[in-house]
Amino acid sequence: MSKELIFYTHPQSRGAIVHWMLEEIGQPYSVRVVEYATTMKAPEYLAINPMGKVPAIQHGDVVVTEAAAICAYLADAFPKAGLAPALDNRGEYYRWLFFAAACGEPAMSDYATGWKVDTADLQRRFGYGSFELTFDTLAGWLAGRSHVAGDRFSAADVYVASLLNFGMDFDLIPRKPEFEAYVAPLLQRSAKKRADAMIQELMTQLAPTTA
Ligand SMILES: N[C@@H](CCC(=O)N[C@@H](CS)C(=O)NCC(=O)O)C(=O)O
Repeated sequence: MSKELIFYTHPQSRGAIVHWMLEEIGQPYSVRVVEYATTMKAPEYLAINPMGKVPAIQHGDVVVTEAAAICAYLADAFPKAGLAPALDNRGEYYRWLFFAAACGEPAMSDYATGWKVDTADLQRRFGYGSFELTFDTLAGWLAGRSHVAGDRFSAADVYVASLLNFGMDFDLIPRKPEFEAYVAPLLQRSAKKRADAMIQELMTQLAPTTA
């Protein structure tokens, strides 16, 4: 019997990355919405993720948090979906999945707060170097590529495209032509569209009711 798969999220969160990934996997899962500052910080959910943050998944008795880790875990747990390259061909896959999470995410977040890593000393110490270096490097890699790792769609594309799409939408990542050319076709995938529709539906369920 297959293990139960539970997805903890909020429709306005990085949970959207995992929602897309779950739809790509195509296996049954149940969605549990936790709300900011309330159920997300309640003991029941802190037992799942002591950070009190979403997304998280529970698969049988395994809990995984961190959107990038969840994408990688799901690709491995459901190999029939073909969303991870073969084990002996994962160099690019790991490289860019980790780059996006460890360099792209913090570079974007620091930029969003207006915090500039703009001295040579800071740039040496920060893993992402600088905002410009991070996104110039990613753009250089993506130039002329349809997929971030090899020539097939993978879990790394779910994560990298989600980060770029969010960042460009909110003017937190530059709208470089390499990013737009890479992201646009991926957003047309039916799994992405299904996930977006489900997120919209969850939003309406959360909307405050008026008397
Ligand atoms: N490093 C985490 C970040 C998770 C995160 O910060 N989630 C936000 C929503 S996008 C959250 O749950 N914030 C609620 C809080 O911190 O109270 C990941 O990549 O999954």
